[in-house]
Parts: sequence; C-alpha cells; structure tokens
Amino acid sequence: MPRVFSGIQPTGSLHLGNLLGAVRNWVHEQDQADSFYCVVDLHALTVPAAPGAVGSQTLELATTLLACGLDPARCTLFVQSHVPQHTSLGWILQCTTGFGELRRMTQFKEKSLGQDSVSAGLFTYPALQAADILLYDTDSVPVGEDQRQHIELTRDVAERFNSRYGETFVIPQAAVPTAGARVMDLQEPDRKMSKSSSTDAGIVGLDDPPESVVKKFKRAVTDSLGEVRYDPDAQPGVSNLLSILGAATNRAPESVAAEYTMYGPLKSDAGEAVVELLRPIQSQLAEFRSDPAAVAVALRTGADKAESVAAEVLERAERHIGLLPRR
Ligand code: AQP
Repeated sequence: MPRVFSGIQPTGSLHLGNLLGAVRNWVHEQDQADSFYCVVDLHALTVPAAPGAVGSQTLELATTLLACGLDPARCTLFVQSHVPQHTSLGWILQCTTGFGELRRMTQFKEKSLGQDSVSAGLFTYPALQAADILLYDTDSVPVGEDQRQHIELTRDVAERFNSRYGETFVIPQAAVPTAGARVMDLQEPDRKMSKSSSTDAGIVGLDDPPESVVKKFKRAVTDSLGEVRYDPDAQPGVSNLLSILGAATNRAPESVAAEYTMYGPLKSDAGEAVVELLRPIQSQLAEFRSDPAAVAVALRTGADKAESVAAEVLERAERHIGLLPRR
C-alpha cells in the first residue's frame, strides 16, 4: 500500500478551502493508502497566539477532522508535538536546507508582509514540514495548491540528503486535487480563503449555520461584466463560485458555467450545494464535541502508532549522517 501523509495547522476553525483542497481527499485516501494525518501544532507556534490557545484549538481541529470522516480505525490521526522525532529531524533538515531556498517561499513572504516582528520559526518551518513528511516514508502528500512549493522543497531537501549521506528518505509527490485546489475568499476573490483572514464574511467555516452560509454566498463579490464564464484571471469572483459549485457537486467548473447566465442563481446554487456538503459534517461535529475523552484516546493511539514509524526513520537518518549512537 502506498503511504500518505498530510498535516493541518490548528490556527483557527477549518474552512471550505481546507475541506475541498485537502481534508476531503484525506478521507478518500484512508481506504486507498496507509494514511497518516497530523495536527501540526508546532507549526501554529510560528505566528503569535494567546497563551493556552493552541491546546484547545488542537483538540477542536482533531474533533472536526473526525467529524469530516477521518476514522482512527482506517488512518493514523495524531498531534505533531506528541511525536518528538518531528523536532529532531526538523533540526537535522534545517541544517540541510539553504537560507536562499527558505527565502524564496511564497508563504513566508505573504505571512511576514507588514508584520512588525516575524519569528525565526516562520522562516524555517518548511524544514520542519519536510521532516513531518519524510519521517513516514511518504509516497504522496494530499494538499491544496498553496502547499505545492513546500512539497517541492521537501523533495529537494530529501534528494540532497540522500545524495550526501546515502539512500535514506523516500521522495514524496504532492497530490493536488483537480477541483477545489484553491478556494478563494468570497469577499476578496484574488486571495485564497484562509483561517487567518481579517474578515469573516469571505470565509465559509465548516460549522457555519446554513443561513449564514447562504448569506455569505449571496454577498459574494463578483464583477460588473454580466456574463458567467470560467476565467479566473478576468472573472475571479464568478470563477471561484463555479469552482466551489463544481467541486461540491463533482463537476468541472467550465461545464457548470454553461448552465448559468446570471450571477444570482449561481450564488444561490453554490450556497445550497455547500450547505448540503456541510450538513453531515455538522451533525457528526455535535456528536464528537460531546465526547472529548474519545477524541483524546484516538489521538493517543495515533501518536503511539506514528512514533513507531517515525523512530525508525529518524534512527536511519541519524545513522547515515554518522551521529554517535546512545547505545
Ligand atoms: N483556500 C484554500 N483552498 C484549497 N486548499 C486550501 N488549504 C488551505 N487553504 C486552502 C489546504 O488546507 C491544508 C491545511 O492547511 P493549513 O491550515 O495547514 O495551512 P494553510 O495552507 O496556511 O491554511 P490557511 O487556512 O491559510 O491557514 P492559516 O491562515 O493559518 O495560514 C493544506 O493542504 C492547504 O493546502
């Protein structure tokens, strides 16, 4: 069976972009691959947060992932900081990653723009992300389009390490979905929908009530061209609605476009389709939230299983570098 790994940061509530770009594929992959999914809480420390927030957000994110359909009996779901091998390999890979490589990362440029103070961790986190992936001998990494550059970096770092120290890491591939790979903000359709967006109106949260989802789609920013075409450059707002409706109903955005001439019906149908997509998730969410102890047990079991794989790969990397063994 191929090995799959992917991660998600507990930096806020999950949104439609996370679901369509990543989590929906994770659920699908559980039955196709030996799948490892990680709540990457250490990555969340790269940006400022209130003391204590990360723990509760980690539990809430894991609860939401279970509600989306991740099943601990069919995949390994765990928390990054519960498996100490991530930081050990992360340091080793920081030492095999170039400063110039990290400086080229678009996400660092976007997240550091206009900030008074930027942590060193925000700069180096793609090396920790490479460790997350490489620790599991991963073949495939299901991610949204925005993560493609980081997966390319992971591949480069792994190839460099292998050629310097001998065959150590499996070289992973990014698996980016054909539909929903880049869901844009409903109010600012030239920016991706993001947990840390400044306004709530452009983000569809997975636990938004149906009336709020419908309202957000009705108010979605479009344009004044008055035609429905799938052309993300010329019509980013309309194209985003077509992509979302297409991804929610398993159709190509171009063929969805052929069914509409006016923006109003497109907005209502996109809103309704998303309400239907979220309905089963929201009912599961209520159940999982009522039993946090069961979520904690699932995470503990996941961490034990993840650590047994990660320990072997870290030991292989340390041996190939030539670090002195403890015993
Ligand atoms: N708008 C999006 N469209 C499609 N996929 C997306 N992903 C994120 N936003 C979109 C995918 O979701 C997975 C988890 O992402 P993450 O939370 O670890 O980090 P991120 O990409 O930085 O997501 P956010 O929402 O923008 O979070 P913040 O605001 O904290 O940075 C990834 O596979 C990502 O591709």
